[in-house]
Amino acid sequence: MADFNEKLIQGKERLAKTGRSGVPAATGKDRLPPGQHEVKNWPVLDLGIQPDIPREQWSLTIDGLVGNPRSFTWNDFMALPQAELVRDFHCVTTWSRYDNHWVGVEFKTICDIVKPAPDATHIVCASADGYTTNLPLAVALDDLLLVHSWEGQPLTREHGGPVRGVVSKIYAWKGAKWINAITFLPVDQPGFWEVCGYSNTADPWKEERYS
Ligand SMILES: Nc1nc2c(c(=O)[nH]1)N[C@H]1C(S)=C(S)[C@@H](COP(=O)(O)O)O[C@H]1N2
Ligand SMILES: [Mo]
Repeated sequence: MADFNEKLIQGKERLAKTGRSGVPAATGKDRLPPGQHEVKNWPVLDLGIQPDIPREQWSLTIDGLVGNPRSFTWNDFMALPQAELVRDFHCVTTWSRYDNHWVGVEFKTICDIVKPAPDATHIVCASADGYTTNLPLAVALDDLLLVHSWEGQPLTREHGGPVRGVVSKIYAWKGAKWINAITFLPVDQPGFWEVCGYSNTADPWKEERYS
């Protein structure tokens, strides 16, 4: 029994040190981008509208420069391969929230299905509240996850449920809440905040807050 407990503790310590990925989590200042502070809660930011979208009415339309344009219903979306990822979240208003447990579909999974045309270089994500945000295709392939669950619970309406985008390597405004469309483009087309003076590239490690 003592031996068993010892093994359990060792396992837990290993997990605490490495996280799920097996890669040691950065700690302290290495983990916190400049000018940010850590929060334990999860603040809500929006444009004053929180669309109420029942799952059975939600859909995600993929259009623009793709070989196989598609619209996914909730059931279609849930039938796709699901990823469970633990990621930090950095808001440009200076708060960061560590170790968010997301469940959803990786953008690259969507790409495999819709088959981007060779001249597609950027995407624009659009939302039910009229919000848009743009990303280079390469960044989206690396970092964009379309999530429906947070900390083991369905994503709430205030946080963009039923499905939203999340990114972890760039500021969180690049993750569209209440996402309903992704358009593939041959050019970069700045979104809502990018037009309103936020940085186009949004790298928190370089403090790319404003343009
Ligand atoms: N549709 C939509 N998505 C959005 C926004 C928004 O106003 N509308 N705000 C963005 C900003 S500025 C941030 S910081 C995050 C906030 O997500 P949260 O409210 O879940 O913390 O969502 C981003 N995605
Ligand atoms: Mo934000």
